[in-house]
Amino acid sequence: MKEIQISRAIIERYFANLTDHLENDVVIVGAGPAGLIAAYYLAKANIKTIVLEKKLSTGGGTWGGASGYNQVIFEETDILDELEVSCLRQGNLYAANSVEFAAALAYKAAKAGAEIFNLMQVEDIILKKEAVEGVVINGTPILMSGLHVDPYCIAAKYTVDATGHPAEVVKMLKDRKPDILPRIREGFMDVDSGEKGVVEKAGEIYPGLFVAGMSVCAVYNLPRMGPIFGGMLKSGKSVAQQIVKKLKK
Ligand code: 48F
Repeated sequence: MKEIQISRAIIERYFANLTDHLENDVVIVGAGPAGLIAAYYLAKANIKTIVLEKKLSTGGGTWGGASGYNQVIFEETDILDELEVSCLRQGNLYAANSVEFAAALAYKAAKAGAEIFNLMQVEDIILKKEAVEGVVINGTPILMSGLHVDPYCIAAKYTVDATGHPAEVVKMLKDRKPDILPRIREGFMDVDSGEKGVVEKAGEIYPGLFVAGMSVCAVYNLPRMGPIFGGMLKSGKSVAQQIVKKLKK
């Protein structure tokens, strides 16, 4: 029966992929620009990488540009060129269509070999011997419905918090270890220092746990910067490079 063939193909393929990714080199939480570009560079370096996104669509805060005007702004084009995203010069900045940008990020990360799962929400971390060793997850529909259903786990040598402004994974750690960091909250808008800090401070904040993208700003109280995205890309790329270096040691 064709109907059952279709159902079997979906179920077998999905659970084969999931089983294959119960243990990973890297788990990236959040499929926004920082998470997806990190996934792209990690997968390109043959690092086994899984991306977990709680929403139905990947791309995080990219789709709507500013206030729904679907353009995103960059100061440089090198990573955009690598993603094959077109952009137009606007003075000393570059503007790209946010829909093309969001689609390219997911496409390039998946094509490079990162396994992206949507509708999966990270609700906790696995912490053993003072190092983060993976995450505890549940299906978004289950959590949205408030059902009392136990989660399951994904292991990884390194976990990346790419959850954006709320820095959700770091908060899970701070919740039980309140002394490790000051208050998690990004600062007032300031494009120049925000774009600089989000790249410079991207890295390992606790053994096994990295931050990339806006979660860097939340953790270090750095400024937010609105719909300019070069910093997100460089931040994710930097974290990927740092992890590749550690894994190849
Ligand atoms: O918010 P998001 O796009 O973070 P980002 O990559 O980029 C920030 C920019 O979009 C923009 C900006 C530019 O200057 O300020 O805001 O740092 O993507 C974060 C993704 O993480 C998902 C969330 O749905 C979004 O797609 N996410 C958040 N919490 C969880 C999660 C969670 N607990 N489990 C899984 N996914």
